Amino acid sequence: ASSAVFAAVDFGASSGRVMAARVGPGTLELEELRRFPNRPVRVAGTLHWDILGLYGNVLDGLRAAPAGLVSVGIDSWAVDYGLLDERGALLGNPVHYRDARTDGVMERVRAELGDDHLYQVSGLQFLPFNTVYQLAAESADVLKRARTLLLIPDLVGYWLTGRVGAERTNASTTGLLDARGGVWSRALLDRLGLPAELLPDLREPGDVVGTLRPDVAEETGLRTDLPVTAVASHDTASAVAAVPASGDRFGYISCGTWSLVGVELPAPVLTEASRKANFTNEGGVDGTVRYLRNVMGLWLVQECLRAWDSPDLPSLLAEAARVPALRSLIDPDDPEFLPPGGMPARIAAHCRRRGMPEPSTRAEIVRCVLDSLALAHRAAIRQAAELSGREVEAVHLVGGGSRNELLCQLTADACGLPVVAGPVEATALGNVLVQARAHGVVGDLAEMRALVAETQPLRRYEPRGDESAWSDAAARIGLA
Ligand code: ADP
Ligand code: LRH
Repeated sequence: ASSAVFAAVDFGASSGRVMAARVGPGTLELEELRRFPNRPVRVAGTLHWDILGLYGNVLDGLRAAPAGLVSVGIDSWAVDYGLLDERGALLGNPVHYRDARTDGVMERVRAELGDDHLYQVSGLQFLPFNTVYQLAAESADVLKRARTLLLIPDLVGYWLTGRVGAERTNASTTGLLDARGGVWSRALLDRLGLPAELLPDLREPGDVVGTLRPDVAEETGLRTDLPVTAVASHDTASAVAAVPASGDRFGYISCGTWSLVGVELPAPVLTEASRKANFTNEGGVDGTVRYLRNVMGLWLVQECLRAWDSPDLPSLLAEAARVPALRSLIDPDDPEFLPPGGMPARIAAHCRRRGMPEPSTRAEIVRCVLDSLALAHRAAIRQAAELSGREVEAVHLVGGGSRNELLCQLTADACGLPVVAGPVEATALGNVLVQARAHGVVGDLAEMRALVAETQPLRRYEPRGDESAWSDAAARIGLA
């Protein structure tokens, strides 16, 4: 078999990108066609996606695609959506999950429906921004006019092809999909007073969404019969598909704006212990379960950099490496860190409240965040293994965070396990590999992962030093 070219559209929180990849036996080469900011915009007090600006960038990126493109796939972060009216027009700009409209809503829905019921149905961790709570925060007027809900990659796929649908891995993050039955939960929709017709039919990663609309083909210079292929459209599901592991004794950290930390399983874990530890059962490719917990991730660093007018990250990390370890610690998953703005001051206040020494220099603040993230990685890897019974022999750390050598080493030290770092663009690679498989260019998931391991630069970090320093520190911030 020869190689073929696929395009990946990936909306990350730190940037959006359109990538092209050549995929074939022994070949997996990624080329960046376009990278653009993905900056939410606050309008009249509400934080929105700049969805048309992003779509324009997608069209520009596709226009730059190399000849012979076989298909396009789209992924994005989870939970966010657009609503279409009866004519298929978008009802307002999608709202960003970090907007305050969901404040207090999750608590209300949980009190009404019960944690046990919600978890037994969806198997989803309780995060205030899950689609189910965002819908509960929508105005009655908007919901009355809405006919179709499309998650962001499905919305962009609709604009490119005119076809609606709900890709399964991303649908699994809404809180409305039945984790065992694999269908939209009629019972939950009824209890929430939402019409079942709002949610379109499910599609699987690898299904063809449709071919380009003629106007899109004309605008991008691509052929009208070019297929858009559904990928694992939840960015984390794509990233996990591209983890360069062999066998099943591995943990993973998809490390970018968030750290998504867990293991891959054949079936969900819906026990009470799992619910109390707030572990999620999200859908992966081939019916796998991504059993994981959200850790606040490099968002904490991104927001500090924004507050400091964007100093150079690599030099700041070099300075942070020289700051003494485990002095100031935060619980990175405190919900107070979710919204944007004023991050350095919030970190200092958090330390003060918890009787920790306050970090004062930029390097001290970054070190405090990275030590704390390493501790949270450790807690989540250990709990994932314990709650699922899956043995973890090594941790794969993928995404932009794999470029952060200090964080990789600290994570290895804290977990007491080797960390294999890379690839950086795991999400885009998982996106194109699912397309390549659908179009007959690669084999099963194991073969996809072997191709990543064979072709992408990876770096291994062995755990160093005394593990007890990490268990003491974990106890100090109340992490397992
Ligand atoms: P997302 O998909 O959420 O946008 P990425 O996987 O692209 O996130 O990761 C972005 C993160 O990668 C940045 O927030 C930054 O912390 C980290 N990163 C990017 N470049 C570097 C670098 N040169 N050195 C260290 N870390 C980096
Ligand atoms: C990572 C991610 C994560 C979700 C969050 C909203 O980009 O998709 O898996 O929990 O964003």
